[in-house]
Amino acid sequence: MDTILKSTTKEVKISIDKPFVVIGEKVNPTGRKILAGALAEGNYDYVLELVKKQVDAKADILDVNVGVPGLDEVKVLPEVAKLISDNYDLPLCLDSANHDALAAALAVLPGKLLINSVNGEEKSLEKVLPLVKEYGAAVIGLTMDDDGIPSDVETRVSIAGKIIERAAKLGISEEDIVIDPLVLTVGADSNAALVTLGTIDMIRKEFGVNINLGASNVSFGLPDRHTVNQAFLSLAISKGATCAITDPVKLTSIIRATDLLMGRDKSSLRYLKFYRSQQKK
Ligand code: THG
Repeated sequence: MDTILKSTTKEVKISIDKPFVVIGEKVNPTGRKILAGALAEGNYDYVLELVKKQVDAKADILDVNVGVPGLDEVKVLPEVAKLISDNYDLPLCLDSANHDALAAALAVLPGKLLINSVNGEEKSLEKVLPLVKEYGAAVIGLTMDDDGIPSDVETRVSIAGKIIERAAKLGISEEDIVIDPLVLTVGADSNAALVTLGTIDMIRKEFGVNINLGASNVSFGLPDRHTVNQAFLSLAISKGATCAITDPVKLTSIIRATDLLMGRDKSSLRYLKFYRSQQKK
């Protein structure tokens, strides 16, 4: 099952048979005062700095989230996404709960984008899926609905099934759905990561679709977060996750190592290439 995304000239394929795909998380002002301020002032140089860091650390795709309270996302999301796309040739993941902002960004961007996200709530399905169809985009489906995030594997899997089914009714293929089994912090619930890992396993077996994770969520509230993120990603990849929204600066090396261990890196070429590219800096 291949999910294909495109920028102006490049194509990224998400697939269980291919190396794990890194979606850079850093253009997201949640809890980041400097970025929130820069977005509010229209200082987009800072955004481009964050983009460059992630591209240098071999992000395949970039998540773009401009959700600052009081900021007009309908204006700013297309502006920022277009700026990134004009300067860097890699596909974007539009991260917004605002349907109008998603529509405005889709209208001005080239390529085949990843919409982040739809979920099992009726109003989300009704608003977001038609956009996916209209723009020939792909979409991340979150395994939550009107009742919130289920605490058990089975209910998360059934929501994934519902999203896939509803998309099919509009003629959106399974290739264009990437399911996100949702990651909560293990700091609050010691079973949180296990439920996510169990959901990955079952979705892989039942639907075979691609699977994304907001991997850094797992360590909220803990010290030395990157160590926890690294261990979690490695486990999640072994269960069948195929892409993650995460910090490429801290996580690409462990992802390359995991691909190597999973037999997805002939003659260790990608591992070595990444190692050398980071030595040069
Ligand atoms: N699923 C989907 N989309 C998502 C999420 C998800 N989008 C948002 C979020 N969750 C994923 N993005 C982030 C971005 C940053 C952080 C966590 C998740 C984060 N940042 C550190 C902080 O704020 O302290 C800073 C990290 C750093 O040092 O750079 O933790 O689950 N589909």
